[in-house]
Amino acid sequence: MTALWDNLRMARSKFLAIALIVIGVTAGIGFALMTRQQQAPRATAPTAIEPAAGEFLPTIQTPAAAPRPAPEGMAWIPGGEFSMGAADPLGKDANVVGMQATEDSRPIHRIYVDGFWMDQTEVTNRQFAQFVKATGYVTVAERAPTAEEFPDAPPENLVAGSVVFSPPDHEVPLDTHYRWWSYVPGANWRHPAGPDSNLDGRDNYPVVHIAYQDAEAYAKWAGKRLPTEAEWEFAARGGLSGALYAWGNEFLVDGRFMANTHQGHFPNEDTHADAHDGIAPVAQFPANGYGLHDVAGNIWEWTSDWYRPDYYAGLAAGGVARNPRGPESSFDPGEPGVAKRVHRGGSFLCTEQYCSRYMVGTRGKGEPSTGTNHLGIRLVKDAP
Ligand SMILES: [Ca+2]
Ligand SMILES: [Ca+2]
Repeated sequence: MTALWDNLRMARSKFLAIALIVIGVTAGIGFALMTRQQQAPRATAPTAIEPAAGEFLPTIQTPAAAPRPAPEGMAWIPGGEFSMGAADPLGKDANVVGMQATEDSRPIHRIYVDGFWMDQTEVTNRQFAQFVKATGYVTVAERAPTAEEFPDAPPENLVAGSVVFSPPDHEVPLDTHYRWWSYVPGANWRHPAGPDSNLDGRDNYPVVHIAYQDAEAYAKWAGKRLPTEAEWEFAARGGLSGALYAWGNEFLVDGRFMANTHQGHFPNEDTHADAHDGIAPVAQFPANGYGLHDVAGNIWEWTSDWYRPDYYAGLAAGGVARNPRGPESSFDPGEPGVAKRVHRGGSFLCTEQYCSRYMVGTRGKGEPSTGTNHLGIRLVKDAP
């Protein structure tokens, strides 16, 4: 369990408080928790979580057609009522770390969402570059952190940068993500792997190193918004009910991979049996039932909901929840004091050895100022 949650504990504050380019540090270091200057809501600890047995009922799609042709690159998501959440996969050993992903995705509960349009792909570098060109926007990763924001960070660590996957060349214990994640000065959306990397030939790749406020700024410019967690899952399920994956219950379909995930021993070896070692251009895999590509894998996607592991239990107690917008506050028992938003879909680094969040009902979470090179955005637009 510890290893599973570790991958979702990344926060700039913690990287900046230790040292830059840290790989293979000894496990068990006590990282001082620092207070962010963000508008984090007051949070209270949840009571004991009692994942209840859930039941998947059929999805009832709203019959009305799209109100008008979809905006370019978007698909109409009809809305309706569905069963949200994830059960433990049948036949999977609950002791395999990567398969313990569903505890905070229960109980299965009934949700209604209105229809909306959704980007068919993750937002690309080409699209984000248009936004930056038009507005001059500077992302969080491109700004130097300040001593006011990060009072516990040594002054020499206050340099602009972001968190980059930096795999070791040998097997390592999966006990701390600092063995394969590094804060790299100069890493940002234009330089996804660090200052020596660039976007040449990568127009059609997802933009990464996007903090939550960057996502909001882009969305405002584009006339769109981030999806709620419920909207994201309704869309990702593509009309199916209770399926493990966005396309059904089998990971491979006729021997074919359906998403960009990680094969081989994590984190040191990616055998890329799915044909993509690391991040892939968008839409290299088949779309789901609503025409959406890469809702599973490639990069994680921000949603607008705050994260709490007990949120679903509260919703389940109230019958069908209509257009839920997330809890008022965030709480992560694995990292109390760090407010987080929900991430969905998993990434090119997800593997059943460690993080199987490409399963459609499962949840991720992240500190809003922390972008990484496997986190980006997909937006929605309301019907008029
Ligand atoms: Ca892959
Ligand atoms: Ca994705």
